This record gives sequence, structure tokens and C-alpha cells, in this order.
Amino acid sequence: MAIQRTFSIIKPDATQRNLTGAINAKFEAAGLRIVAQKRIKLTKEQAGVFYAVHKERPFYDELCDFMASAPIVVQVLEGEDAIAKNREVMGATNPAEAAEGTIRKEFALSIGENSVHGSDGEDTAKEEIAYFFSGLELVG
Ligand code: RTP
Ligand code: MG
Repeated sequence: MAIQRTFSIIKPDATQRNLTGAINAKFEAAGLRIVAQKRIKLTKEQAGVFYAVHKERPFYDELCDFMASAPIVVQVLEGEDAIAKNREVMGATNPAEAAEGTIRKEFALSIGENSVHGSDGEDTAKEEIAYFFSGLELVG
């Protein structure tokens, strides 16, 4: 597997509990290098664009409110097989189903307030990185 990049978000529930460093330590321990990172606050409209794929789902409105409720940390992670590796380190969407040692098992509060986002494929990773970062911000 080649070196890949993936897009990650440390969500409001985690930034509000000062878990950014603990979550980053998990990424780095798994061999994922943080090659870009910034703390921003989304509007509800921007959160809606980011999660537009879930527009028809019953949790969409709640999800957009949550993602706009406090600052988030957006980041680009790089490493061998980074997309799958990041999702492995994150754990299942619902923390009750997440494996021991995963970020969501240790830190998530609920299926909605689940501490992290990670791209789900190569195309979404490229799109999500380009939405939040300029080429100038992406140094290897
Ligand atoms: P993400 O996109 O945030 O990395 O999470 P994921 O792939 O594991 O899960 P996905 O199905 O894409 O859902 C996106 C986010 O929506 C919230 N959610 N809430 N209340 C609910 O039943 C529910 N289901 C999903 C979570 O914040 C989830 O991460
Ligand atoms: Mg997803």
C-alpha cells in the first residue's frame, strides 16, 4: 500500500474537553503524521455542506447544529494506507460498538458526539482536503 493522505476532524465534543492532544497522540502512535492542522469554527450552513451526503437522514439537523456548536480542529493525516488506518484508529461510529483502544471507545460521548471524523475513501479524502486546505498549507 502506498503513502496516502486522509482528512480528519476533531469534533466539538472533543475540543471542548481538551482532548486534541490525546487524540493526536493516538494518530501518531498509529504511524499517521499530522501534515496540516488548524482550529476553525464552522457555521451551521458550512457544516451542512460538509455533511450534505446525510441530508435526508433523520440526524442531519442535529449533526449540523453539533458541528457548528464549538471550534473543531481540521487536519490532514499522512501515512501508509492512511484512510483505512485512520478509520481503524477512530473505531465504529457508535462508541458502544467501537473496539478497545480506539478513539471513539475511549473518548466519544454518543453516536452523534463521537469525537472524530475521517474520510471514507480516496475521492472523499481529496475533496475534503481541498475544501479546507490550500496547496500552500500542505507540506509533506
Ligand atoms: P464521520 O463521517 O463523521 O467520519 O463518521 P462515520 O463515517 O463513522 O459515520 P457516518 O455514517 O458518515 O455519519 C456521520 C456522522 O453523523 C453522526 N451520526 N449520528 N444519531 C445518529 O444516529 C447518528 N448517526 C450518525 C455521527 O457524528 C457520525 O460520525
Ligand atoms: Mg462518514
